[in-house]
Amino acid sequence: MPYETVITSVENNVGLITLNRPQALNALSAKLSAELADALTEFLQDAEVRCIVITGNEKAFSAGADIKEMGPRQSTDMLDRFTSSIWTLLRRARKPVIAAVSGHCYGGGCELALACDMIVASETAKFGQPEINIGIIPGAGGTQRWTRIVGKARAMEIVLTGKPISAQQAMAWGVVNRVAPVETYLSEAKRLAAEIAAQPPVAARMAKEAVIKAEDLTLENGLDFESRLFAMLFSTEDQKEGARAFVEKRKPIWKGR
Ligand code: DAK
Repeated sequence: MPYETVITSVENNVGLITLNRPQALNALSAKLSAELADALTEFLQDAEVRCIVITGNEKAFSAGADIKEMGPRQSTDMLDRFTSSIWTLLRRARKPVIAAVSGHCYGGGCELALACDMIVASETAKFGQPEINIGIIPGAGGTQRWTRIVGKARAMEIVLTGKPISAQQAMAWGVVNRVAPVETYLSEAKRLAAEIAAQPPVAARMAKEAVIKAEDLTLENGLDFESRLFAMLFSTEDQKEGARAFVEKRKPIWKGR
């Protein structure tokens, strides 16, 4: 499907979505948000796609919501936007999603990266929540996700000062999985995605689901949830194939069932 503000492609079972509004530093306009949601939906439904990468360009992953569009909106408009599908789609996505981030990654753009499962950053990436500078606060998960990832004190500083942190700082705080030179961060992200896409799909889906649940459940309930998913995998052909291939000293051939 042709889009105007995102570009999509599929290679090695990895679906790549590139945000493409470079003139506005990939600000999340209504159009871009809608097209990103459509592209995500398409990839989530496409059996060939087993892992998704969302990226921008070297200068900007995304500078956040489009302030020019958002400025005149009223409270009720914004309330309706909470159900806006990119955020819901990412929260419920059963396939792993990786953000490949370079340059500015602010506001809603930063929340988009944090809503992904992993982040590969370039050395020039900067992560921040500057909403306070324009009289608002993060509205798409920033206060909640930063606090869970880096703890209360650091999250407070991020959302109260509006000042960004560097890729290196993000690495030290456990926000990103790896930092690579600007020339290679995207290929690095694609390589990680291809590695994950080559894993048995049902097990990969359950692994993601179990880790996501760990953020919400008590340890007792989480362990219970994990053991059920674990047991369920013994009804898949891929589990039998995995064990057989190990014994026969060959590479397994996954069927995704
Ligand atoms: N919106 C609209 N246009 C933007 C933009 C943005 N966020 N960021 C940059 N641009 C545009 C600039 O206006 C400029 O366009 P022209 O003036 O040339 O037409 C062009 O991109 C280049 O930007 P600059 O000239 O400013 O470039 P610099 O390198 O000097 O500065 C910068 C880069 C990233 C430091 C600066 O552009 C900046 O501060 N941008 C704003 C960053 C920001 O405050 N972001 C947070 C926005 S609030 C929600 C969902 C999402 C959200 C909330 C709720 N729900 C689902 C309810 C999210 C809210 C936000 O993100």
